[in-house]
Amino acid sequence: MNETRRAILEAIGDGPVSGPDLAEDLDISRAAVWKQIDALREAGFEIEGGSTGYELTDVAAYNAPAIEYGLEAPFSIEYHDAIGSTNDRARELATEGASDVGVLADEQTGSRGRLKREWTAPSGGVWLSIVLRPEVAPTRASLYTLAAAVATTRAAREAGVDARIKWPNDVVVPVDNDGGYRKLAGILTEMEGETDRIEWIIPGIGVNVNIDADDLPREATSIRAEAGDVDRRAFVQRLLEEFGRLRTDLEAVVPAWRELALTLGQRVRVERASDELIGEAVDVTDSGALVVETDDGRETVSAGDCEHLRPR
Ligand code: BT5
Repeated sequence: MNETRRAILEAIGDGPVSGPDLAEDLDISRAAVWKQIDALREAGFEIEGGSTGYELTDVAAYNAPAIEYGLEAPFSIEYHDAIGSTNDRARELATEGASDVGVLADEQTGSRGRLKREWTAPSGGVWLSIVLRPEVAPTRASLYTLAAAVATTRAAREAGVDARIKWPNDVVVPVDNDGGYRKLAGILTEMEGETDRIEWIIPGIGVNVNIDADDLPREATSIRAEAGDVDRRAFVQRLLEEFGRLRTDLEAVVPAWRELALTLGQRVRVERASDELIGEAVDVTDSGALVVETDDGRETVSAGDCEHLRPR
């Protein structure tokens, strides 16, 4: 959002301000004030123009200016009504040198899960890919995925959903006491770098928000199905604010993850590239790897697919 628009919103967010006062405070013409107010209304800001001046009364829109307004995290937003994949667009931006941008879409027509699996992303979800250029070693890269899972889980819990994390990065809602669940959100993190340096990293977060469960795969759920519709603008802001805090405090990520984990204490089957492990998930390491107590002793798995098994 341009600086003049941001300044106008800040001024009229606290009560009515007259056109002439705005013009004087911002050092622009009255016609320019009028033009900017018009553009803001066009973007979905509800601005009343009474005898005492202009006043912002509501932000009902779901688009870049609306999400950036009042966002307490240093990210800019690029919004699309529809796009192939927000991760693909974020990769383009990353290649051009962008940083701290969230690419957001209402609907994706070619979105991806991990390992080229399909991801269903109809209108009403939160499909968000965040371009980051952190100055940390690649060995810590997985902390950004875990941070995205924690931020998403916290935002969903605030929306009234009993969201938990399934290792490594699924946000799920338990359906019984035996580790059964439905998937609410998934995360696909892509990165580029060298052995000792991250060039860019993109956590791509997909959350089923205001979507009917019937429009999702069978094992999936949505915030609508669990707790009713939410204001997606507020949801994205909460998610980005939580994520923004965690990425500057990476030490806090794993403890926060452990607290929200559904997987710890479960009997699991973890499929790795070459084999599979069965045992009890007992912990995660400081880099987010899962520690499994198997019949043959403890094993640590840094990547793989994890399935919760019924207790023996
Ligand atoms: C994931 O993969 O869970 C990562 C999903 C990441 C999606 C985001 S949306 C924004 C960004 N842009 C993209 O193009 N992608 C990212 P994985 O763990 O591989 O899980 C994929 C599996 O989840 C599929 O094989 C289905 O079984 C299931 N699935 C597909 N769509 C789903 C949905 N909307 N909700 C729940 N489960 C789904």
